[in-house]
Order: sequence, then structure tokens, then C-alpha cells
Amino acid sequence: MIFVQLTDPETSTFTYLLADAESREAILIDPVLEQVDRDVALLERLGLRLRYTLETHVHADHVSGGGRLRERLGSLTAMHASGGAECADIKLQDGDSLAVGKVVLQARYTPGHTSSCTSYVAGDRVFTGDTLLIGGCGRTDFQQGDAATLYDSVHQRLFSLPDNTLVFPGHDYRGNLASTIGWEKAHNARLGAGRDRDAFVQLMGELKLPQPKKIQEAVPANLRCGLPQDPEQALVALSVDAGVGYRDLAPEKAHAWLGALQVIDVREPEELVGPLGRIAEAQSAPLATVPQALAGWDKDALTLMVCRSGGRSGRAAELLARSGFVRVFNLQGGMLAWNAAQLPVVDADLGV
Ligand SMILES: N[C@@H](CCC(=O)N[C@@H](CS)C(=O)NCC(=O)O)C(=O)O
Ligand SMILES: [Fe+2]
Repeated sequence: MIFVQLTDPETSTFTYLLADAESREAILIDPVLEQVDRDVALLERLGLRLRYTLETHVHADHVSGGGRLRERLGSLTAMHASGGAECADIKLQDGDSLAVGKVVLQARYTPGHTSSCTSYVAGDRVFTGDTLLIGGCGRTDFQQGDAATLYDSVHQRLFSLPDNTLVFPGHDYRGNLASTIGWEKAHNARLGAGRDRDAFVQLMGELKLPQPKKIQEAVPANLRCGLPQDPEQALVALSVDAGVGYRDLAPEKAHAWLGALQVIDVREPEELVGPLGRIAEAQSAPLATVPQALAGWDKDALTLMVCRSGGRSGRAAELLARSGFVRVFNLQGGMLAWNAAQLPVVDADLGV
């Protein structure tokens, strides 16, 4: 097998090239948009044809090069189906394999850092994305991340691999390159020997890390495989320019973009604990308080206004648009439509 570990220094992201020496076909795991020229040049120099680009998850810290590589080289983009990226040519399920010649990669669904995280096992090595980092693990505070789920993914789905399996992570912020399952089991500061599940969940809940610098741009871009905004989003910009103000966003789309959205729920406090519950990421600002509260919100962020059925949030969205917010959305059909689409809520009191 031909194998190269590549880095994007700005985001400390690893990209991996795997290729079959005989057929000269190649796979790239987690390519980075800014490094596409480098990757194309490397493939050319090594005499390789790129068949697939694989994502370990919908990244929050960098934009994928998968879509651009597809445009330039005709490769197919692949990621776990749960990532919600319509752009992906191949939507993988746990256990699915992709192969180039004798090089076979098997997807192992390992959610926790995000809900779409997937590791890939290829012979004596595993590409863990941000599920398992060297001596650590990915954070669990955005994109439906969940510490208990991450703990189980690592212990049940990664630590069950042979001890001498090489671990190649999605990032390293300290200059390390690789590890082994055996070493991580014994020494991983967060997940290794001695750290039980409850202690891990508590630790992850107390991290309080700043948001990745590129999250607003990266999550929506990666749902498009890193390609420039789709016509619908271009329309958002246009409609704002034309003074229309805000745009309705369907619940499924809003859900897929949650990691990139500033979410504001304008219902009264008692409604937040009613049968419809609330979106976990939402901050509360009852409609009457919006005129004062908006001074504290980020005017350039993608902002989603939410209420019960879309009426009050529409009025709030209009107010925001008039106050200089440039990317305002209204949750179409409100929490009624969100619940009807069976999207996740917290604090729902069903009165039973
Ligand atoms: N400073 C970085 C932070 C990147 C970050 O949060 N990385 C995620 C992976 S996408 C993570 O889990 N980091 C683990 C940690 O910082 O402990 C940035 O702005 O991009
Ligand atoms: Fe990540």
C-alpha cells in the first residue's frame, strides 16, 4: 500500500492518502480545501488516480476539499449517511467498505464528537477522525456531540481492535503523528485506564472551549462537500440585499445546519417546558424583549428565529433584518413543524 500522512498547519488537520500500488488508484481521507492544489500535485507526482474522498465527519474547523477534488479529478465523495450532506455521492452505513485494488477501508460508525463521526479501518491501521485523538479525544459540545456516546464508541468500537493497530487521528495540536490502540488504552488521559464513563462525561462537560474559528463557515460549507454556497443560499444574500429581510428555513435544513446557527427562541418561558420542548442550542428571548436583547447578538452570524408556529419568530426575524442582521432565518412552521419532523428537543413535558 502507498501511504502518506499530510497536514494542514493552519487547522492542525491530518489528511491521509492511501493507494494501491498496482492499480494506482487512491483514496484521500479528510482533504482540506486550501490544500487541494498540493494534493492534486502529489497524486500526479506519484502517478495515482483519485477514486474516493472520505470524510470522518462534518467538520466544524475547516472546509473539506472533497467537492473541489470531485470537480477537478472526478473522484466520489463519501461520508456517513447521518451527516446529512446531500452532496455526498456515497452515504456510508456502519460496516460498509470502499476499496481501491487491494486496499480496503471499512467504515466503523463512532459517534460522539459529532453525530456523523465514522472511523475507517484499513488492515493494521484505523483512521479515527476526532473520535480518538492521540492522548485525548474530540470535544462533544457541538453538532449533536455527546460525551457518553463518545466514550462508548471508543471503548466498544475502537478499543476492541488489536492493541498493535496504528491510530491515525483527524488532528493533533501538539505535533504528534500516530499512536496505537494499545497505547491509547493504557495512557489516553481522557479515555484510558482508570477513567470511567461518568468521570469522562463530567470532564467533557467542564471543558468550556472557545468555538472553532471557522465553525460558521465550515459546517454549512461541508454539508455542500466544501463547495461554494448553493443557489438557495445565494438567494438569501440577494433577498437581504433587496430588502426582503429574512428567509424561511425548513426544519430539516435548520437541523442540519444547527452547528452553524445562532438560535433564538422568542416564545414565553413557560412554553419552553411545554409539550413541544425546545431546541437544545436555542437561547431564550421572549418576543417583547427582542428589541433590547438584539444589541447583544452577533449581526453577521447565521441566525435562526424560533417560536411555536412561525408567526412571532417571523416578526422577530423582520425586526432583526431591519436592525442590520444580514443572514436571518425563520424556522418554517416553528416548533410544531420541528416536532412533526421528529427532530430532537429537550425539556419536553408531555404531561404523562
Ligand atoms: N482553535 C481551533 C479549535 C479546533 C477544535 O475545537 N477542534 C475540535 C475538533 S474539530 C476538537 O475537538 N478539539 C479538541 C480540543 O481542542 O481539545 C480552531 O479554532 O479551529
Ligand atoms: Fe472535528
